[in-house]
Amino acid sequence: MFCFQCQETAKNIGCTVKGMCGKEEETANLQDLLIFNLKGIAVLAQALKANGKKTDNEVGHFVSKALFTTITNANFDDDSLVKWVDQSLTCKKALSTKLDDDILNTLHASATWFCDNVADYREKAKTVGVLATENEDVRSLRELLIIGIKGIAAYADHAAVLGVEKDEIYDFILEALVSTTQDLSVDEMVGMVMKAGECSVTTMAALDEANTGAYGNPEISQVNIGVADNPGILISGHDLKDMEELLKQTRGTGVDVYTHGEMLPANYYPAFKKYDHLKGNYGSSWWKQNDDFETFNGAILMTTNCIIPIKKKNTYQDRIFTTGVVGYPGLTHVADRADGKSKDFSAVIDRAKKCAPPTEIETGTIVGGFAHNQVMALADKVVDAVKSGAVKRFIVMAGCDGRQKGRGYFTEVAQKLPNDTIILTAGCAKYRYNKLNLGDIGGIPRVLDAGQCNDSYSLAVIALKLKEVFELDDINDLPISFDIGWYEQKAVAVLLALLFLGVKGIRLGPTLPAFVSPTVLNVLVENFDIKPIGDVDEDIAAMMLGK
Ligand code: SF4
Ligand code: SF3
Repeated sequence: MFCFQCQETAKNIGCTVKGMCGKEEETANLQDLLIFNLKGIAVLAQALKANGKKTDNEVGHFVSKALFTTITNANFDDDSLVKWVDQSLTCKKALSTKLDDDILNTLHASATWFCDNVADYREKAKTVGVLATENEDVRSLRELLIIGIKGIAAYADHAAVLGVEKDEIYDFILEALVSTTQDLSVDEMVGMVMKAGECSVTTMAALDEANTGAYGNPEISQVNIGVADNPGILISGHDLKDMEELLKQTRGTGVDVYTHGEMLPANYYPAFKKYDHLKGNYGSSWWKQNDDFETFNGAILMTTNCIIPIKKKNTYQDRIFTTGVVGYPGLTHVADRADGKSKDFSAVIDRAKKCAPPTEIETGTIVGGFAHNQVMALADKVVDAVKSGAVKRFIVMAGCDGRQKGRGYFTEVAQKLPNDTIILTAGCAKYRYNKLNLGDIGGIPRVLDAGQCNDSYSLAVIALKLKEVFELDDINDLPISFDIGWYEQKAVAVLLALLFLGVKGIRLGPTLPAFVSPTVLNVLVENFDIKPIGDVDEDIAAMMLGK
Protein backbone atom coordinates (compact mmCIF):
# COMPACT_ATOMS: atom_id res chain seq x y z
CA MET A 1 0.00 0.00 0.00
CA PHE A 2 0.96 3.60 -0.39
CA CYS A 3 -1.39 6.27 0.89
CA PHE A 4 -0.51 9.89 1.56
CA GLN A 5 -3.88 11.56 1.30
CA CYS A 6 -4.23 12.89 4.83
CA GLN A 7 -2.26 15.07 7.19
CA GLU A 8 -1.33 12.25 9.54
CA THR A 9 0.40 10.15 6.92
CA ALA A 10 3.43 8.24 8.23
CA LYS A 11 6.55 10.43 8.58
CA ASN A 12 4.74 12.98 6.43
CA ILE A 13 5.75 10.82 3.45
CA GLY A 14 3.19 8.02 3.11
CA CYS A 15 1.66 5.07 4.93
CA THR A 16 3.16 1.87 3.55
CA VAL A 17 2.47 -0.91 6.03
CA LYS A 18 -0.73 0.12 7.76
CA GLY A 19 -2.38 3.52 7.88
CA MET A 20 -1.80 5.79 10.83
CA CYS A 21 -5.61 6.04 10.65
CA GLY A 22 -5.83 2.27 11.15
CA LYS A 23 -6.50 1.43 7.50
CA GLU A 24 -5.13 -2.02 6.61
CA GLU A 25 -3.07 -2.69 3.49
CA GLU A 26 -5.87 -4.73 1.93
CA THR A 27 -8.35 -1.89 2.44
CA ALA A 28 -5.98 0.70 0.98
CA ASN A 29 -5.36 -1.50 -2.06
CA LEU A 30 -9.07 -2.02 -2.66
CA GLN A 31 -9.56 1.73 -2.52
CA ASP A 32 -6.80 2.15 -5.12
CA LEU A 33 -8.52 -0.39 -7.34
CA LEU A 34 -11.81 1.43 -6.93
CA ILE A 35 -10.20 4.74 -7.96
CA PHE A 36 -8.66 2.98 -10.99
CA ASN A 37 -12.12 1.80 -12.04
CA LEU A 38 -13.62 5.23 -11.48
CA LYS A 39 -11.00 6.59 -13.87
CA GLY A 40 -12.14 3.92 -16.31
CA ILE A 41 -15.78 4.98 -15.93
CA ALA A 42 -14.74 8.59 -16.57
CA VAL A 43 -12.75 7.61 -19.67
CA LEU A 44 -15.72 5.65 -21.02
CA ALA A 45 -18.12 8.51 -20.26
CA GLN A 46 -15.85 10.89 -22.13
CA ALA A 47 -15.63 8.54 -25.13
CA LEU A 48 -19.41 8.28 -25.18
CA LYS A 49 -19.73 12.05 -25.04
CA ALA A 50 -17.27 12.41 -27.91
CA ASN A 51 -19.56 10.11 -29.86
CA GLY A 52 -22.67 12.12 -29.08
CA LYS A 53 -23.94 9.87 -26.29
CA LYS A 54 -23.96 11.75 -23.01
CA THR A 55 -24.15 9.65 -19.84
CA ASP A 56 -26.81 10.51 -17.28
CA ASN A 57 -26.42 11.97 -13.80
CA GLU A 58 -26.52 8.54 -12.22
CA VAL A 59 -22.98 7.87 -13.44
CA GLY A 60 -21.74 11.14 -11.96
CA HIS A 61 -23.49 10.46 -8.70
CA PHE A 62 -22.16 6.91 -8.49
CA VAL A 63 -18.61 8.12 -9.10
CA SER A 64 -19.03 10.84 -6.45
CA LYS A 65 -20.30 8.40 -3.85
CA ALA A 66 -17.51 5.95 -4.65
CA LEU A 67 -14.87 8.68 -4.32
CA PHE A 68 -16.47 9.70 -1.03
CA THR A 69 -16.12 6.20 0.36
CA THR A 70 -12.34 6.36 -0.12
CA ILE A 71 -12.00 9.50 1.99
CA THR A 72 -9.99 9.21 5.22
CA ASN A 73 -11.88 7.61 8.12
CA ALA A 74 -14.97 6.72 6.11
CA ASN A 75 -14.77 3.07 5.14
CA PHE A 76 -12.60 0.42 6.79
CA ASP A 77 -14.74 -2.48 5.60
CA ASP A 78 -13.19 -4.65 2.86
CA ASP A 79 -16.46 -6.47 2.09
CA SER A 80 -18.12 -3.16 1.40
CA LEU A 81 -15.19 -2.00 -0.75
CA VAL A 82 -15.30 -5.21 -2.79
CA LYS A 83 -18.95 -4.41 -3.48
CA TRP A 84 -17.98 -0.91 -4.58
CA VAL A 85 -15.41 -2.38 -6.97
CA ASP A 86 -18.02 -4.86 -8.27
CA GLN A 87 -20.43 -2.03 -8.92
CA SER A 88 -17.77 0.05 -10.65
CA LEU A 89 -17.05 -2.89 -12.97
CA THR A 90 -20.76 -3.28 -13.68
CA CYS A 91 -20.97 0.42 -14.50
CA LYS A 92 -17.96 0.13 -16.83
CA LYS A 93 -19.50 -2.87 -18.55
CA ALA A 94 -22.76 -1.01 -19.12
CA LEU A 95 -20.94 1.99 -20.60
CA SER A 96 -18.57 -0.01 -22.77
CA THR A 97 -21.37 -1.97 -24.44
CA LYS A 98 -22.47 1.33 -25.97
CA LEU A 99 -19.11 1.78 -27.69
CA ASP A 100 -17.66 0.01 -30.71
CA ASP A 101 -14.60 -2.16 -30.30
CA ASP A 102 -12.44 0.06 -32.50
CA ILE A 103 -13.06 2.91 -30.05
CA LEU A 104 -12.68 0.74 -26.95
CA ASN A 105 -9.31 -0.48 -28.19
CA THR A 106 -7.91 3.05 -28.09
CA LEU A 107 -8.93 3.78 -24.49
CA HIS A 108 -6.84 3.86 -21.32
CA ALA A 109 -6.36 0.55 -19.55
CA SER A 110 -8.58 1.65 -16.66
CA ALA A 111 -11.53 1.59 -19.06
CA THR A 112 -10.91 -1.82 -20.50
CA TRP A 113 -9.83 -3.83 -17.46
CA PHE A 114 -12.46 -6.31 -16.38
CA CYS A 115 -12.33 -9.08 -13.83
CA ASP A 116 -14.94 -11.44 -12.45
CA ASN A 117 -12.80 -13.09 -9.84
CA VAL A 118 -12.54 -11.21 -6.56
CA ALA A 119 -9.36 -13.10 -5.72
CA ASP A 120 -7.71 -11.36 -8.69
CA TYR A 121 -8.69 -7.90 -7.43
CA ARG A 122 -5.85 -8.06 -4.96
CA GLU A 123 -3.11 -8.57 -7.55
CA LYS A 124 -4.44 -5.89 -9.84
CA ALA A 125 -4.83 -3.46 -6.93
CA LYS A 126 -1.13 -3.63 -6.23
CA THR A 127 -0.29 -2.31 -9.69
CA VAL A 128 -2.62 0.68 -9.93
CA GLY A 129 -1.92 2.69 -6.78
CA VAL A 130 -0.45 6.13 -6.35
CA LEU A 131 3.13 4.96 -7.04
CA ALA A 132 2.15 3.68 -10.49
CA THR A 133 2.92 7.24 -11.60
CA GLU A 134 6.70 7.35 -11.41
CA ASN A 135 7.49 11.01 -11.91
CA GLU A 136 7.20 12.70 -8.53
CA ASP A 137 5.77 15.99 -9.82
CA VAL A 138 3.27 14.39 -12.15
CA ARG A 139 2.20 12.13 -9.29
CA SER A 140 1.91 15.12 -6.99
CA LEU A 141 -0.30 17.10 -9.36
CA ARG A 142 -2.47 14.11 -10.26
CA GLU A 143 -2.98 13.20 -6.62
CA LEU A 144 -3.59 16.79 -5.55
CA LEU A 145 -6.38 16.78 -8.12
CA ILE A 146 -7.80 13.40 -7.07
CA ILE A 147 -7.63 14.32 -3.39
CA GLY A 148 -9.38 17.62 -4.15
CA ILE A 149 -12.16 15.93 -6.09
CA LYS A 150 -12.66 13.43 -3.27
CA GLY A 151 -13.64 16.39 -1.09
CA ILE A 152 -15.77 17.86 -3.87
CA ALA A 153 -17.44 14.49 -4.42
CA ALA A 154 -18.33 14.22 -0.75
CA TYR A 155 -20.04 17.62 -0.83
CA ALA A 156 -21.71 16.81 -4.15
CA ASP A 157 -23.13 13.64 -2.62
CA HIS A 158 -24.55 15.53 0.37
CA ALA A 159 -26.20 18.01 -1.99
CA ALA A 160 -27.56 15.19 -4.15
CA VAL A 161 -29.10 13.48 -1.11
CA LEU A 162 -31.09 16.68 -0.64
CA GLY A 163 -32.07 16.81 -4.30
CA VAL A 164 -29.57 19.38 -5.59
CA GLU A 165 -27.42 18.06 -8.44
CA LYS A 166 -25.46 20.05 -10.99
CA ASP A 167 -24.25 18.62 -14.27
CA GLU A 168 -21.20 20.84 -14.23
CA ILE A 169 -19.98 19.27 -10.96
CA TYR A 170 -20.28 15.70 -12.18
CA ASP A 171 -18.81 16.69 -15.55
CA PHE A 172 -15.79 18.19 -13.84
CA ILE A 173 -15.26 15.20 -11.56
CA LEU A 174 -15.22 12.94 -14.63
CA GLU A 175 -12.99 15.35 -16.58
CA ALA A 176 -10.56 15.48 -13.68
CA LEU A 177 -10.39 11.69 -13.43
CA VAL A 178 -9.77 11.40 -17.17
CA SER A 179 -6.99 13.97 -16.97
CA THR A 180 -5.08 11.75 -14.55
CA THR A 181 -4.88 9.07 -17.25
CA GLN A 182 -3.33 11.46 -19.77
CA ASP A 183 0.15 12.81 -20.31
CA LEU A 184 -0.39 16.48 -19.65
CA SER A 185 2.10 19.30 -19.25
CA VAL A 186 2.70 20.75 -15.79
CA ASP A 187 0.79 23.88 -16.79
CA GLU A 188 -2.17 21.84 -17.94
CA MET A 189 -2.19 19.86 -14.71
CA VAL A 190 -1.95 23.02 -12.61
CA GLY A 191 -4.84 24.36 -14.71
CA MET A 192 -6.93 21.30 -13.74
CA VAL A 193 -6.12 21.86 -10.07
CA MET A 194 -7.33 25.46 -10.35
CA LYS A 195 -10.49 24.26 -12.08
CA ALA A 196 -10.99 21.95 -9.12
CA GLY A 197 -10.93 25.06 -6.92
CA GLU A 198 -13.63 26.62 -9.06
CA CYS A 199 -15.69 23.42 -8.96
CA SER A 200 -15.23 23.28 -5.20
CA VAL A 201 -16.80 26.74 -4.88
CA THR A 202 -19.69 25.64 -7.12
CA THR A 203 -20.19 22.48 -5.09
CA MET A 204 -20.08 24.15 -1.70
CA ALA A 205 -22.57 26.72 -3.00
CA ALA A 206 -24.81 23.87 -4.21
CA LEU A 207 -24.61 22.21 -0.81
CA ASP A 208 -25.34 25.50 0.91
CA GLU A 209 -28.39 25.86 -1.32
CA ALA A 210 -29.43 22.29 -0.50
CA ASN A 211 -28.93 22.61 3.27
CA THR A 212 -30.53 26.02 3.69
CA GLY A 213 -33.31 25.15 1.23
CA ALA A 214 -34.21 22.09 3.27
CA TYR A 215 -33.52 23.26 6.81
CA GLY A 216 -33.44 27.07 6.77
CA ASN A 217 -30.58 29.44 7.40
CA PRO A 218 -28.41 28.70 10.45
CA GLU A 219 -29.13 31.10 13.31
CA ILE A 220 -27.11 32.28 16.30
CA SER A 221 -27.53 29.48 18.80
CA GLN A 222 -26.40 28.59 22.27
CA VAL A 223 -25.74 24.86 22.13
CA ASN A 224 -25.94 22.91 25.36
CA ILE A 225 -22.93 20.70 26.04
CA GLY A 226 -24.33 19.07 29.16
CA VAL A 227 -26.72 16.11 29.28
CA ALA A 228 -30.33 15.27 30.13
CA ASP A 229 -31.74 12.22 31.91
CA ASN A 230 -32.96 10.06 29.02
CA PRO A 231 -30.91 7.53 27.10
CA GLY A 232 -29.59 9.02 23.89
CA ILE A 233 -28.34 8.60 20.35
CA LEU A 234 -25.15 10.40 19.40
CA ILE A 235 -25.10 11.30 15.71
CA SER A 236 -21.83 12.17 14.02
CA GLY A 237 -20.62 13.05 10.52
CA HIS A 238 -21.96 15.59 8.06
CA ASP A 239 -25.22 14.16 6.69
CA LEU A 240 -28.13 16.46 7.56
CA LYS A 241 -30.75 14.28 5.87
CA ASP A 242 -29.84 11.47 8.27
CA MET A 243 -30.16 13.99 11.08
CA GLU A 244 -33.64 14.98 9.94
CA GLU A 245 -34.88 11.41 9.65
CA LEU A 246 -33.36 10.39 12.98
CA LEU A 247 -35.02 13.33 14.75
CA LYS A 248 -38.38 12.44 13.23
CA GLN A 249 -38.09 8.79 14.13
CA THR A 250 -36.96 9.41 17.72
CA ARG A 251 -39.71 11.92 18.51
CA GLY A 252 -41.85 10.65 21.39
CA THR A 253 -39.72 7.55 21.99
CA GLY A 254 -38.06 8.76 25.18
CA VAL A 255 -34.69 8.73 23.41
CA ASP A 256 -32.79 12.02 23.16
CA VAL A 257 -30.48 13.00 20.32
CA TYR A 258 -27.06 14.62 20.69
CA THR A 259 -24.58 15.69 18.04
CA HIS A 260 -20.89 14.79 17.93
CA GLY A 261 -17.99 16.24 15.96
CA GLU A 262 -19.03 17.71 12.63
CA MET A 263 -22.75 17.27 13.36
CA LEU A 264 -22.61 20.08 15.95
CA PRO A 265 -23.80 22.70 13.40
CA ALA A 266 -27.10 20.81 13.00
CA ASN A 267 -28.03 22.57 16.25
CA TYR A 268 -27.95 25.90 14.38
CA TYR A 269 -30.68 25.04 11.83
CA PRO A 270 -34.25 26.24 12.49
CA ALA A 271 -35.71 22.99 11.19
CA PHE A 272 -33.80 20.98 13.81
CA LYS A 273 -34.10 23.44 16.69
CA LYS A 274 -37.83 22.74 16.87
CA TYR A 275 -37.18 19.23 18.18
CA ASP A 276 -37.08 19.37 21.98
CA HIS A 277 -35.33 16.05 22.19
CA LEU A 278 -32.30 17.40 20.30
CA LYS A 279 -30.41 18.12 23.47
CA GLY A 280 -27.17 19.61 22.18
CA ASN A 281 -23.62 18.51 21.48
CA TYR A 282 -21.72 15.84 23.38
CA GLY A 283 -17.94 15.62 23.47
CA SER A 284 -15.39 16.90 21.07
CA SER A 285 -13.97 16.26 17.62
CA TRP A 286 -13.56 12.96 15.79
CA TRP A 287 -10.27 11.77 17.23
CA LYS A 288 -11.60 11.86 20.79
CA GLN A 289 -14.43 9.48 19.92
CA ASN A 290 -13.00 6.46 21.73
CA ASP A 291 -13.42 8.35 25.02
CA ASP A 292 -16.60 10.23 24.12
CA PHE A 293 -18.40 7.11 22.91
CA GLU A 294 -17.54 5.26 26.12
CA THR A 295 -19.04 7.87 28.41
CA PHE A 296 -21.98 8.60 26.15
CA ASN A 297 -23.35 5.17 27.09
CA GLY A 298 -26.01 5.24 24.36
CA ALA A 299 -26.30 4.36 20.68
CA ILE A 300 -24.04 6.06 18.14
CA LEU A 301 -24.73 6.73 14.46
CA MET A 302 -21.84 7.51 12.09
CA THR A 303 -23.23 9.19 8.98
CA THR A 304 -19.90 10.05 7.28
CA ASN A 305 -16.24 10.39 8.15
CA CYS A 306 -14.64 10.46 10.67
CA ILE A 307 -15.02 7.00 12.21
CA ILE A 308 -11.86 5.70 13.85
CA PRO A 309 -10.85 2.16 14.78
CA ILE A 310 -12.54 0.79 17.84
CA LYS A 311 -10.12 -0.12 20.59
CA LYS A 312 -9.99 -3.81 21.61
CA LYS A 313 -11.13 -2.90 25.08
CA ASN A 314 -14.35 -0.96 24.61
CA THR A 315 -17.97 -0.95 25.67
CA TYR A 316 -19.53 0.56 22.56
CA GLN A 317 -18.90 -1.86 19.69
CA ASP A 318 -22.44 -3.24 19.93
CA ARG A 319 -24.05 0.19 20.13
CA ILE A 320 -22.36 1.96 17.21
CA PHE A 321 -23.98 1.90 13.76
CA THR A 322 -22.77 3.03 10.35
CA THR A 323 -24.76 4.34 7.39
CA GLY A 324 -24.17 5.88 3.96
CA VAL A 325 -20.61 5.54 2.70
CA VAL A 326 -19.31 4.67 6.17
CA GLY A 327 -18.17 1.11 6.73
CA TYR A 328 -16.46 -0.72 9.57
CA PRO A 329 -16.13 -4.48 9.86
CA GLY A 330 -18.51 -6.09 12.32
CA LEU A 331 -20.75 -3.05 12.86
CA THR A 332 -24.43 -2.91 11.93
CA HIS A 333 -24.99 -0.83 8.80
CA VAL A 334 -28.25 1.07 8.33
CA ALA A 335 -29.26 0.57 4.70
CA ASP A 336 -29.71 3.37 2.17
CA ARG A 337 -33.07 4.87 1.34
CA ALA A 338 -35.10 2.84 -1.12
CA ASP A 339 -38.12 3.78 -3.21
CA GLY A 340 -38.17 7.33 -1.92
CA LYS A 341 -38.66 6.15 1.68
CA SER A 342 -36.70 7.28 4.74
CA LYS A 343 -33.86 5.25 6.19
CA ASP A 344 -35.01 2.95 8.95
CA PHE A 345 -33.23 3.86 12.18
CA SER A 346 -35.37 1.59 14.38
CA ALA A 347 -32.42 -0.69 15.24
CA VAL A 348 -30.46 2.33 16.48
CA ILE A 349 -33.43 3.56 18.50
CA ASP A 350 -34.13 0.12 20.00
CA ARG A 351 -30.50 -0.19 21.01
CA ALA A 352 -30.55 3.27 22.60
CA LYS A 353 -33.60 2.41 24.67
CA LYS A 354 -31.63 -0.32 26.42
CA CYS A 355 -28.79 2.06 27.32
CA ALA A 356 -28.03 4.21 30.32
CA PRO A 357 -28.27 7.99 29.90
CA PRO A 358 -25.04 9.79 28.95
CA THR A 359 -22.50 10.56 31.64
CA GLU A 360 -22.00 14.29 31.99
CA ILE A 361 -18.47 15.27 30.98
CA GLU A 362 -18.94 19.03 30.83
CA THR A 363 -21.63 21.64 31.27
CA GLY A 364 -22.47 24.98 29.70
CA THR A 365 -23.02 26.10 26.15
CA ILE A 366 -21.12 26.95 23.01
CA VAL A 367 -22.29 29.54 20.55
CA GLY A 368 -22.49 29.11 16.79
CA GLY A 369 -24.63 29.60 13.72
CA PHE A 370 -22.72 32.35 11.97
CA ALA A 371 -23.20 31.23 8.40
CA HIS A 372 -23.43 33.93 5.73
CA ASN A 373 -27.09 34.79 6.19
CA GLN A 374 -26.74 35.36 9.93
CA VAL A 375 -23.55 37.38 9.55
CA MET A 376 -25.17 39.49 6.85
CA ALA A 377 -28.01 40.21 9.26
CA LEU A 378 -25.32 41.62 11.55
CA ALA A 379 -23.45 43.27 8.68
CA ASP A 380 -23.98 46.86 9.87
CA LYS A 381 -22.67 46.00 13.31
CA VAL A 382 -19.67 44.18 11.85
CA VAL A 383 -18.83 46.95 9.38
CA ASP A 384 -19.16 49.61 12.10
CA ALA A 385 -16.89 47.60 14.37
CA VAL A 386 -14.25 47.46 11.65
CA LYS A 387 -14.62 51.14 10.74
CA SER A 388 -14.40 52.25 14.37
CA GLY A 389 -11.32 50.10 14.90
CA ALA A 390 -13.06 47.94 17.53
CA VAL A 391 -12.31 44.96 15.26
CA LYS A 392 -8.80 45.12 13.83
CA ARG A 393 -8.64 41.82 12.07
CA PHE A 394 -10.45 38.61 11.21
CA ILE A 395 -8.50 35.36 11.37
CA VAL A 396 -9.98 32.45 9.45
CA MET A 397 -9.06 29.32 11.40
CA ALA A 398 -11.31 26.86 9.60
CA GLY A 399 -10.55 23.28 8.62
CA CYS A 400 -10.01 20.08 10.52
CA ASP A 401 -8.88 18.91 13.91
CA GLY A 402 -6.59 15.94 14.37
CA ARG A 403 -4.48 14.01 16.81
CA GLN A 404 -1.09 15.61 16.31
CA LYS A 405 0.36 17.58 19.19
CA GLY A 406 1.33 20.38 16.78
CA ARG A 407 -2.35 21.31 16.58
CA GLY A 408 -2.00 22.87 20.02
CA TYR A 409 -0.72 25.77 17.89
CA PHE A 410 -4.29 26.66 16.95
CA THR A 411 -5.42 26.74 20.59
CA GLU A 412 -2.47 28.95 21.45
CA VAL A 413 -3.13 31.31 18.54
CA ALA A 414 -6.77 31.61 19.63
CA GLN A 415 -5.70 32.37 23.19
CA LYS A 416 -2.99 34.84 22.27
CA LEU A 417 -4.69 36.77 19.47
CA PRO A 418 -5.31 40.39 20.52
CA ASN A 419 -8.78 41.04 21.94
CA ASP A 420 -9.71 43.19 18.96
CA THR A 421 -9.62 40.23 16.57
CA ILE A 422 -12.38 37.85 15.53
CA ILE A 423 -11.87 34.21 14.61
CA LEU A 424 -13.97 32.93 11.71
CA THR A 425 -14.26 29.17 11.74
CA ALA A 426 -15.91 26.16 10.11
CA GLY A 427 -15.20 22.44 10.23
CA CYS A 428 -13.99 20.46 13.21
CA ALA A 429 -10.89 22.69 13.63
CA LYS A 430 -13.01 24.76 16.04
CA TYR A 431 -12.80 22.17 18.80
CA ARG A 432 -9.29 23.41 19.50
CA TYR A 433 -10.70 26.71 20.84
CA ASN A 434 -14.50 26.83 20.85
CA LYS A 435 -14.83 26.24 24.57
CA LEU A 436 -12.29 28.88 25.62
CA ASN A 437 -14.74 31.70 26.31
CA LEU A 438 -12.86 34.30 24.32
CA GLY A 439 -15.52 36.94 24.93
CA ASP A 440 -17.12 39.32 22.47
CA ILE A 441 -16.58 42.68 20.83
CA GLY A 442 -19.64 44.89 21.31
CA GLY A 443 -21.88 41.84 21.29
CA ILE A 444 -20.12 40.09 18.38
CA PRO A 445 -18.61 36.84 19.72
CA ARG A 446 -14.87 36.53 19.11
CA VAL A 447 -15.31 33.06 17.62
CA LEU A 448 -17.85 33.00 14.81
CA ASP A 449 -18.63 29.42 13.81
CA ALA A 450 -20.20 29.16 10.37
CA GLY A 451 -20.77 25.40 10.61
CA GLN A 452 -19.34 22.29 8.99
CA CYS A 453 -16.21 22.29 6.82
CA ASN A 454 -18.36 22.83 3.70
CA ASP A 455 -19.71 25.99 5.37
CA SER A 456 -16.29 27.49 4.71
CA TYR A 457 -18.28 28.61 1.69
CA SER A 458 -20.04 31.00 4.08
CA LEU A 459 -16.70 32.42 5.14
CA ALA A 460 -15.87 33.09 1.48
CA VAL A 461 -19.27 34.73 0.94
CA ILE A 462 -18.70 36.92 4.01
CA ALA A 463 -15.22 37.91 2.78
CA LEU A 464 -16.54 38.76 -0.68
CA LYS A 465 -19.35 40.82 0.86
CA LEU A 466 -16.89 42.74 3.04
CA LYS A 467 -14.77 43.38 -0.05
CA GLU A 468 -17.82 44.91 -1.69
CA VAL A 469 -18.80 46.98 1.37
CA PHE A 470 -15.29 48.37 1.74
CA GLU A 471 -15.08 48.92 -2.03
CA LEU A 472 -11.87 46.99 -2.43
CA ASP A 473 -10.61 45.46 -5.67
CA ASP A 474 -8.70 42.63 -4.06
CA ILE A 475 -9.88 40.21 -1.40
CA ASN A 476 -6.34 40.29 -0.02
CA ASP A 477 -6.73 43.97 0.93
CA LEU A 478 -9.30 43.03 3.55
CA PRO A 479 -8.21 42.80 7.19
CA ILE A 480 -8.46 38.99 7.02
CA SER A 481 -5.73 36.39 7.54
CA PHE A 482 -6.05 32.67 6.88
CA ASP A 483 -4.56 30.20 9.37
CA ILE A 484 -5.95 26.86 8.31
CA GLY A 485 -5.71 23.43 9.93
CA TRP A 486 -6.20 20.56 7.54
CA TYR A 487 -6.56 16.82 7.93
CA GLU A 488 -8.53 15.10 5.21
CA GLN A 489 -9.56 15.58 1.61
CA LYS A 490 -12.51 17.90 2.16
CA ALA A 491 -10.12 20.42 3.64
CA VAL A 492 -8.08 20.15 0.45
CA ALA A 493 -11.19 20.94 -1.58
CA VAL A 494 -11.80 23.98 0.65
CA LEU A 495 -8.19 25.07 0.26
CA LEU A 496 -8.40 24.84 -3.54
CA ALA A 497 -11.61 26.89 -3.40
CA LEU A 498 -9.82 29.63 -1.46
CA LEU A 499 -6.97 29.63 -3.97
CA PHE A 500 -9.43 29.88 -6.82
CA LEU A 501 -11.05 32.89 -5.10
CA GLY A 502 -7.65 34.57 -5.12
CA VAL A 503 -6.81 34.31 -1.42
CA LYS A 504 -3.07 34.68 -0.89
CA GLY A 505 -0.75 34.14 2.05
CA ILE A 506 -2.64 31.22 3.63
CA ARG A 507 -0.86 29.59 6.57
CA LEU A 508 -1.39 25.85 6.60
CA GLY A 509 -0.70 23.38 9.35
CA PRO A 510 0.17 21.47 11.33
CA THR A 511 2.27 20.20 8.39
CA LEU A 512 2.22 20.79 4.66
CA PRO A 513 0.69 17.96 2.60
CA ALA A 514 2.99 15.04 1.83
CA PHE A 515 1.42 14.79 -1.63
CA VAL A 516 2.80 18.17 -2.59
CA SER A 517 6.24 17.65 -4.14
CA PRO A 518 8.93 20.35 -3.75
CA THR A 519 8.31 21.54 -7.33
CA VAL A 520 4.55 21.76 -6.84
CA LEU A 521 5.08 23.50 -3.51
CA ASN A 522 7.17 26.10 -5.34
CA VAL A 523 4.28 26.72 -7.71
CA LEU A 524 1.93 27.20 -4.74
CA VAL A 525 4.38 29.49 -2.95
CA GLU A 526 5.12 31.58 -6.02
CA ASN A 527 1.51 32.00 -7.06
CA PHE A 528 -0.27 32.03 -3.72
CA ASP A 529 2.34 32.68 -1.05
CA ILE A 530 1.22 29.56 0.86
CA LYS A 531 3.27 29.01 3.99
CA PRO A 532 3.49 26.52 6.82
CA ILE A 533 2.41 27.58 10.30
CA GLY A 534 5.37 28.55 12.48
CA ASP A 535 5.95 30.08 15.88
CA VAL A 536 2.68 31.25 17.46
CA ASP A 537 3.87 34.72 18.49
CA GLU A 538 5.66 35.38 15.23
CA ASP A 539 2.66 34.21 13.20
CA ILE A 540 0.28 36.41 15.17
CA ALA A 541 2.56 39.42 14.81
CA ALA A 542 2.83 38.81 11.05
CA MET A 543 -0.91 38.28 10.63
CA MET A 544 -1.67 41.51 12.49
CA LEU A 545 0.52 43.26 9.91
CA GLY A 546 -1.39 41.57 7.11
CA LYS A 547 1.50 39.27 6.27
FE1 SF4 B 1 -2.21 7.06 6.09
FE2 SF4 B 1 -3.96 9.07 6.06
FE3 SF4 B 1 -3.94 7.26 4.11
FE4 SF4 B 1 -4.81 6.62 6.57
S1 SF4 B 1 -5.74 8.06 5.11
S2 SF4 B 1 -3.48 5.38 5.26
S3 SF4 B 1 -3.34 7.82 7.82
S4 SF4 B 1 -2.32 8.73 4.59
FE1 SF3 C 1 -13.49 16.95 10.50
FE2 SF3 C 1 -13.11 14.40 9.85
FE3 SF3 C 1 -12.08 17.40 8.40
FE4 SF3 C 1 -15.52 18.19 8.03
S1 SF3 C 1 -14.85 15.24 10.71
S2 SF3 C 1 -13.74 18.61 8.96
S3 SF3 C 1 -11.63 15.94 9.88
